[in-house]
Order: sequence, then C-alpha cells, then structure tokens
Amino acid sequence: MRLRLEDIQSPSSHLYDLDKIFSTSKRAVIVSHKDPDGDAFGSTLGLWHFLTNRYPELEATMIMPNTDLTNDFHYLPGWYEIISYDRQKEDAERAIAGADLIVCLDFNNWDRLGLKSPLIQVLKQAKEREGVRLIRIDHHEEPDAEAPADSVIRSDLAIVRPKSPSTCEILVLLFENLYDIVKEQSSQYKFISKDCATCLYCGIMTDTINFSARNPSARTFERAACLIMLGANNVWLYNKTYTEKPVDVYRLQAAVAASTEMENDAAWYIADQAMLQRYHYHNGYLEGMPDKALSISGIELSFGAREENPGMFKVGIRSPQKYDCVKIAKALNPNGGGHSYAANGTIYTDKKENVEKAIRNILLHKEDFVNRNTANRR
Ligand SMILES: [Mn+2]
Repeated sequence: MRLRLEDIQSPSSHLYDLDKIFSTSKRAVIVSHKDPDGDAFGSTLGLWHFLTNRYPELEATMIMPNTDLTNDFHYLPGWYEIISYDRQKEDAERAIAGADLIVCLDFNNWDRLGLKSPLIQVLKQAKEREGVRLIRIDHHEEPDAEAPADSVIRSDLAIVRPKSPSTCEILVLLFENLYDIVKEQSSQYKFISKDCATCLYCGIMTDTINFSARNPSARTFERAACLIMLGANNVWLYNKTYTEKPVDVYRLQAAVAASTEMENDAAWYIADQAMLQRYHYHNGYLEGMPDKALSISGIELSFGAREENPGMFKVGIRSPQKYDCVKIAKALNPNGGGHSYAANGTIYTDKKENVEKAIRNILLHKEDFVNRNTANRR
C-alpha cells in the first residue's frame, strides 16, 4: 500500500529533478531564515543528514544568518555543524564561494535573511556564477507582485506547497514514500537515519504547535508516525522543546501575558527592550506567545510585538481563520509577510505607544483585513 502524495502534483518528477541536481553537484550550501525556528532548524538539519547519507560525494554545509548558543534547538543532532553568519562570517562566505548548489529552505524572499544583510549579496553573487544552481523548498506563499524586485529569489527549481503546515513535511514527502520505506524496508529507508527523522519531526511538531494549529492533516500525523518508526523520539523532543526552559522564560512569558490588552476579538502585547532585558531575553523566549493570546476565548486575532533592536519592533500576527495576517503585516510595513494564519510585520519606532497606535489603527479598519477565503469556515 502506498501513501498518496496528493499535496505534490508530480512527486516523482520532482524527486527525479532533485536527484539529478543532488547527484551532479559537488558542494552544496543549505540556507534558512533569520531567527531560525524549529522548522528552519529541522528542515536544514534533516536535509543535511539526508544528503550526507544519500549522496556521500556531495559536500553539504549548513548556514544560518544567526543562531543563539543558549537557546536554539542545540539538542538537534548536527546542530554544532551549522555555520552562524553573525559569528562565523568568513567560514560562511568561503563555503558559499565554493558552492555549486544553493538550497533555500523555509523562506520565500531574500529579506527573510535579515533586511539588508550582506549575506543576501553574497548568495546572489554566488548564484550569478556559471554553473551554480539554486533550489528552494518552502511552504510560504509566493511573494506577491508588490514585493521589492531585489528580494525575489530566482531559483532553478522551486518546490513550494503553501498548504503544507511545515517545510519539514514537504521534505518527508520528497524523501520518498515513508510508509513503503517503513513497511517494506525498501530501497531508500537507510538514507533516513534516526538523526534525520528526529530533525524532520521537530519541524513538523513546532510549526503545528505540537499538532494543535495551522491545519495539520491526517497525512501530517501519518508522516510524523513514520518518522517515529524511523527512530525520532517524540516525547524526548517535546520535552526538550517545550518543557526545559530557563526560569527567565517562564517569568517573561508571565509578564507578557499579564500585560496583554484586549479589544473586541483582538488581543496584543508589546515587549520593549526594558522588559526584555529585565528577563535576559534570548531568541525564542517568546516563542508561541502570540499563539497563546489566541487561546483567550473570543479572540480571533493576536499581535505579539517585541523590540528586536532599539527602535525596531517585530510583530507576530496570528489569526487561525478570520483575518488575513499577511495583509495586516503588509499594512504595518510593506516588508511584512508570512502565511494568512501567521505572519510577521515590523514597526520602526522607539516608543511602545506608537506600536499600540499602529495596532489600534489596524483594528479600526479590521473589516478590510477579513480573510474572505476562511472567515466563514468555522
Ligand atoms: Mn516553516
């Protein structure tokens, strides 16, 4: 019995194309987005493990714009092999200069590597070189027509499935029919090692908030089950990801929850630098908080604003059904983007009050942001 790969129109041709590219490349760099989450780490590491096993002739290097040594999924097998551009710029640039293949995972435009990050130019120049190919595998919507032209990623092969809850799930599809693999111990199973399965499971788990949000399908559970059969330790991963946190995370999240404001069906919090510093903030400390605000009964839309750098607030926007988060993110700043149910926007100001004003301004015009495709579906 085979699982139907219904999400992908012609999986075999994609696999064929991918296989052709992987087997004829010598040096690959795998790149994911800034402030990597579980899906960015999971897909990057999962692909790296797969390539290392399946194409031993291909030398693969993982590069991320930034990683946080204290709080960033470092328990995933292979984590310490990742080159972090913010700390190891020269190593990253050397790897990119020698690469004949660039694989972009879990992001849909160059700005997601960090606005004006020099890494963008380095990768673009590499792509210009003769014989360098670029593959993108992602579950974000394609950038719209308004996206700045220089942020568009020109790829030789793009495998984009916006309906997939995670990039890791797309990789599972691509790495062959796992059901067959597990049931029949057939050809490719040995290339999905326990470590590979662990990393892929992590992205499927975190991008669906442990299978509770963002439309995990029956197939999502089947794919996750296959990864468990291949050795992913789901309980260990859950505990590592969700329950082993420094006390500062608990305290900061409590402070943020206590400061949450509400108006009709919307809720929001704003964490400025003073608040973040009080709890020794690290990347990931507020992971999942905009989603938690949605758990308040009657709330359909949430905003979680965090002053990433002095004068720059990152705003996580969530609405499982009713509102279009991408539209809202773009209304805050044209650089915003993501999924209709979860997006990120930016507000440039050094005052909390101005963030509040911007959010209230969105709420004043809320009707303009109703998601006509999903609003009546519940
Ligand atoms: Mn993702």
